[in-house]
Amino acid sequence: MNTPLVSRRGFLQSVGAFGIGLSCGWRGSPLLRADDTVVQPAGKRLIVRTADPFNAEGVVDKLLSNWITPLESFYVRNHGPTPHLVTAEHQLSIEGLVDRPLKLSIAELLQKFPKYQTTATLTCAGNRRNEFQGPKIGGVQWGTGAVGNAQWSGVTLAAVLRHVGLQNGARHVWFEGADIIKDKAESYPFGGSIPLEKVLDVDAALPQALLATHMNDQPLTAEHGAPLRTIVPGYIGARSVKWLNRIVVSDRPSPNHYLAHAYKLIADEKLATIEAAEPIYEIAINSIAAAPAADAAKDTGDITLRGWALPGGKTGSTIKRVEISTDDGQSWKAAQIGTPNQAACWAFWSVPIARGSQSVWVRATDSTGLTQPREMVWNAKGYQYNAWQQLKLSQGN
Ligand SMILES: Nc1nc2c(c(=O)[nH]1)N[C@H]1C(S)=C(S)[C@@H](COP(=O)(O)O)O[C@H]1N2
Ligand SMILES: [Mo]
Repeated sequence: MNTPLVSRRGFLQSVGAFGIGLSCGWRGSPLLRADDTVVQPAGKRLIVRTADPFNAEGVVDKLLSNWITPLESFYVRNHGPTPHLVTAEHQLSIEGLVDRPLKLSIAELLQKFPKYQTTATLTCAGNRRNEFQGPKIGGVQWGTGAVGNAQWSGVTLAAVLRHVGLQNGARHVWFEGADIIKDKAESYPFGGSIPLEKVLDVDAALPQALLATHMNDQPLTAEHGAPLRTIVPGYIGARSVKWLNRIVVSDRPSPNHYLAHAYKLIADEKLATIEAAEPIYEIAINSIAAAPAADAAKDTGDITLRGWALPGGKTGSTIKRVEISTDDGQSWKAAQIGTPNQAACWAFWSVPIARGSQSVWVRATDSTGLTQPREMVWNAKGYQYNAWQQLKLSQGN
């Protein structure tokens, strides 16, 4: 596991870089290429959506085979080139409205603060973008696989902030990554912020905002943010900043593009519209089903349909029920949850359906009462698609 990536301005290329064999993952031996703009992560089995920057999603069947997503199936969402940072040289700076600004190495961070591990599902706000009806939306054309569940370990952000001391007026915590995104006119690091309230919501039973160094008990790989990233359970993936090198405590939200402009639900892309809209923080409740295996037709009796359901991002929210309908939403049947069902994590479900069903709808409801809409209101950036999913079943099922 975790074979080191080629960290020199490299030449190791996978066929994925050329967009070949998209739906069957990466096959074949690495190719040599003079151009060094993309260094593919080793061992990934993903559907590549864009090679540069690298954006790739998990395959639904694979995702449903483990409640904890193995690294090889875990999606990657990059806005710029993947930095290849040296752990021993990395520094995290903590500044702003704090009593004692601090610079810490990774070793110091892990020595100074208690270790903390939590399980949380990460999902991109753009997951399911390709299901939007209406005007074509730009951006990565995600299917349903920009989601994964991992065990994250490191230290809690709350412990670090308590250590540096919060000053009056502190309301938001800004994060900045080491990747530089080149826009038309300017270059800036990826960043964002979360409300301090979220960080200090420290009921021990609930997953907390984390400065993570490990994913599934392995050091973070380069593409997932090595050597340090934030993990904000319940919030959209964009708030979990990779390659973290700077934290600023402030009285206001971050001015970084990815908080102040991107990741908002907007009807059009006029500057006034963008500026008036609130940043997205919490994950939308969602659920999807996998198509039954092709050979399900050979079995007798019912077919088992299965999928995942993800609660909305409100603190402590869990999946309350998952239902399926084979009569276009007139009647619903409850599915069984077959995995842990805990805050900030997806739950896997299954339900028998009659052979011969033509189409099935899936919807979930969480413990805060949030449920999925039948239809999704279009938004200009294609975020948070969470309408009931319709699966057309092939003949023979
Ligand atoms: N520094 C940095 N952090 C980042 C991003 C990025 O491009 N740069 N992408 C964000 C987005 S939009 C998502 S959905 C998650 C994806 O995390 P993953 O690639 O580990 O799955 O990382 C977030 N953190
Ligand atoms: Mo994302």
